[in-house]
Amino acid sequence: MNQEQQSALLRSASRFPIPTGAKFSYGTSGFRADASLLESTVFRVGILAALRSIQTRSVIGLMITASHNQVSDNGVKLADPSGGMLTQSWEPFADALANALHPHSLLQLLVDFIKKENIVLEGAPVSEVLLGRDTRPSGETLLEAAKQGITSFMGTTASNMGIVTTPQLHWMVRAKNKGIEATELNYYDQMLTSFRCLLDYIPQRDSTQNVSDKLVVDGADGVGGEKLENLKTRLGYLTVDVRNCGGGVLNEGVGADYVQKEKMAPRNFGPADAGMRCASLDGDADRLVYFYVISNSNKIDLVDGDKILSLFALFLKEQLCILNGPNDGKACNSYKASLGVVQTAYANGASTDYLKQMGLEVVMTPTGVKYLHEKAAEYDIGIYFEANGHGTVLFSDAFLSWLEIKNQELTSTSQDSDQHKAALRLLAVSRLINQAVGDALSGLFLVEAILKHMRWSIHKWNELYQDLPSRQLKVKVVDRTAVITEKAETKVVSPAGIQEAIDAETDKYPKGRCFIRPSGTEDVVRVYAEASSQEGADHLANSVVRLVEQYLGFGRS
Ligand code: NG1
Ligand code: ZN
Repeated sequence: MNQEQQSALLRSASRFPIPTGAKFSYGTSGFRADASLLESTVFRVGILAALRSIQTRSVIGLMITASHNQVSDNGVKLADPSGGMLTQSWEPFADALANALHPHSLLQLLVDFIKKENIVLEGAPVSEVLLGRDTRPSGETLLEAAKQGITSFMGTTASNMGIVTTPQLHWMVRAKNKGIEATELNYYDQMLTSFRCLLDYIPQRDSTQNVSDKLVVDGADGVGGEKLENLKTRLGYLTVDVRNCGGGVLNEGVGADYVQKEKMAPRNFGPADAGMRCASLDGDADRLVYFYVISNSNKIDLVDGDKILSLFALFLKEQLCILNGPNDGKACNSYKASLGVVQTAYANGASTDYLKQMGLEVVMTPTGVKYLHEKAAEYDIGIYFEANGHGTVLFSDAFLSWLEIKNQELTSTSQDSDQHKAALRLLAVSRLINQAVGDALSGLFLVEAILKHMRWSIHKWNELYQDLPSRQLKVKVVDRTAVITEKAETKVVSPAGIQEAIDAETDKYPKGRCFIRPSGTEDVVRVYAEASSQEGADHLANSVVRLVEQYLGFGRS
């Protein structure tokens, strides 16, 4: 690194001192903290983004959001050239950068890392970082800090995409690196064109069972609701009533996280909506759950990420079967596409059983989409979802190339055949659903198209299987990092003895299942319990909370 560059970095770093006593960690989904603590971290992530762009010679994304967390929090994470999460191998360096106490120690870290990674700064082509933020008021100042970090590497451009959903920014990064036009309008065009294509190929059946054309959406008072509101005139048959569109406090009594965890109707929903098909997005629109309000109450029946996954799996499996014809893949010219689903330990046990009964391969990974995404990418069609509604469907390049050729062949030999329609549907799904990251908007349009295709009401969809009762609690402890887990977070290896105690407690409940893990986004240990009755699940979760307090020291939240 030349002298001029070093001085530029030292100058800008001295304007962003780290808050006294703060400790930052690139967790499940980037850095998160109270927004007032984050300026130095976002500045440093700007530096990291520039360096990653120089190293990969590609466009990188930097998103400022704390997703479903309270409005006073904020966060920052990077999107890699593929549009996916920052490679895990850079996370320790991200931690070190965020915690370097002085500009000189920051510079030394950079010099050492650049050397270790063989990053060539001089003569590198122009690098670029796309910036986005959610609607949090603190986002504006933090975005400026990010720009300062990015541009303190000479020759790196910071392009501000403005207020966007997290998945929109990831999509833009992916598109730009593929040489595709990557504006917000391009994003909508691709999504809505493929949505209409799926509708065009809905089988014409005689049926009295018609799906309601109305959907009510809870926008979490965040960015997703606003974006959806602007699309309303382009949705054809589908009438969307968007509520919580920015007038109230972000994520407060609203949003996918609230709906999923509390199993209550969000603000501005109530008994008058009983039976309606409703969906809820989280604050940055990368999570989606559906629900319907139970008559005369504010309680809901939740249709969570596991059920969205099951719906997608069912539809895609059906299309693959039609495409392969009666010989199920043995016919000449067919392609035996691998279809796999990826879940975490938070997936309801009933969903995993259902998917296995469908004959699907189900794999478990630790929490965090970076793990699920990586695993799903191993299949021709990989579907991943967290129970909280974050997920997507990935298509392999090899399968898509084959599908394009097959489609051309069928266009000339058997247009309008069921096989041809199945090929067109699969291609449409691959364009509709975000290939970079879980996306509530594109997920919502895929759900809507499939329900219409199946002629299913939300109730019928919910009956695919019955969830086992579950309870999720969080415990504040002295040091959550003292909890070390293995086996996709289902077993605790440290502190010693706690797993045996959890097992002994779990054994008392029919269909009991319970695990604990440290959160990667909040200073808590999470407890998840499942049992054959709600009382059982509640009781088990509460007993395990007490065990956690006993083994790790107090402070319940
Ligand atoms: P943590 O705080 O690590 O449990 C939460 C979610 C994750 C993921 C991240 C990122 C649960 C139990 N955990 O992570 O699934 O969505 O936030 O936002 O919902
Ligand atoms: Zn989110």
